[in-house]
Amino acid sequence: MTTTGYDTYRESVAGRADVEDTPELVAYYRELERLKTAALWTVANKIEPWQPKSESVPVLWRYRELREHVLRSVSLVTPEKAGRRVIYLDNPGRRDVAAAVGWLYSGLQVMHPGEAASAHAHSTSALRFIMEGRGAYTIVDGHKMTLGANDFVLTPNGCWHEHGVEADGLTCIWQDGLDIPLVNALEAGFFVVHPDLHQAVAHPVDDSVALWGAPGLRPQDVKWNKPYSPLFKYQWEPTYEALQRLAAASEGSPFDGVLMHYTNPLNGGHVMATIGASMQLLRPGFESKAHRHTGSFLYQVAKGRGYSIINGQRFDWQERDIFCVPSWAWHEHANASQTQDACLFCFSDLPVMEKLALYREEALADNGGHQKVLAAAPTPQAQAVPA
Ligand code: 1HN
Repeated sequence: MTTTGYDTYRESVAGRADVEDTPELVAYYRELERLKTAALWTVANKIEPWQPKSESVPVLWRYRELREHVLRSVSLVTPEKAGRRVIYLDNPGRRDVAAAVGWLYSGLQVMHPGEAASAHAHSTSALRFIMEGRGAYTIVDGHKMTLGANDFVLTPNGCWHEHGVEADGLTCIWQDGLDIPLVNALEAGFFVVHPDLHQAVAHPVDDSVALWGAPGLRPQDVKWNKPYSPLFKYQWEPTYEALQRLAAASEGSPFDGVLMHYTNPLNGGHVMATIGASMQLLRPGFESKAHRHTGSFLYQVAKGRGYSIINGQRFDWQERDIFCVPSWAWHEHANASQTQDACLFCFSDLPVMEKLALYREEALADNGGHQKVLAAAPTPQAQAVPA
């Protein structure tokens, strides 16, 4: 890693605000306040931290504790009344903006067979990652897609979208991910309900995969100039196969194991302007080294079991659990099985960090590249519900 100004002058005391209150200064501050102004030196150290200090806390949401509560919402509210029947992930450090981590929102949505949620569009971008059930579908700008477990689907900003579960399916639960807190922070949120409540299916089912889902191939004479991927659905089976092939051909990263980003097939870039996503495979027994980087990351365990150490706290996870890594938090992941792969789905605000030139990464140098574990992390759920 190259040395930058940040490293050279890190945490020197000189040059930082250090003004003590005197009666004269306090009176002066009051006068400034009346003019809707303030003295920078009273806030400079707070608004210009030495390094990112996330308000988000690392959290593990255990699916075996959440699932029954998500299912209970089915008997309590209808999708018609609720708009979307969702239990959202409420990071204790980010309650004020309803974020799961950083500027990302996430929730678990449940639908029974035969139910349908009406169409709407918004300036926030969204994704879904399917957790369980059978017969789920989503319609994005007239493109209907069938959804199975571990499929990843986009509803980019501005697109009409609606979801449902076919009458002969099984109750479905999926994870929604949106950039709502970011878009609200930027004061750019718009929301419209479809005038007919539902949109017409205007293309063959799963046509997005037929057009854009063939690896290394693109259709002749099909134009696409939208700022998001034309491929709306990324199915689990080809994703897992690609990871296994990569694992056979490459060592992978010491920090992330074998990781592949979901990409826009036209340019290899992130799937949407504000949200990126990846799937990573941790080989049996793999223990990553620790690093930290800017950006907020929300993981769902797509396969297997293991643990992650986040800022010195150990979180043991299994299939369908969700956990977050806040910006600039040290983290490392391990597969606890000696025989089975573990796979982690992840979405993040990495496209934003990269586009704004704010991405920064650092490896942990001490202790052989591993954190000292300070505590096994309790979750509020774990404390309330004996295992
Ligand atoms: C939304 O559009 C969905 O389409 C789910 O399923 C959750 C949370 C806030 C705003 C829009 C969906 C949402 C949402």
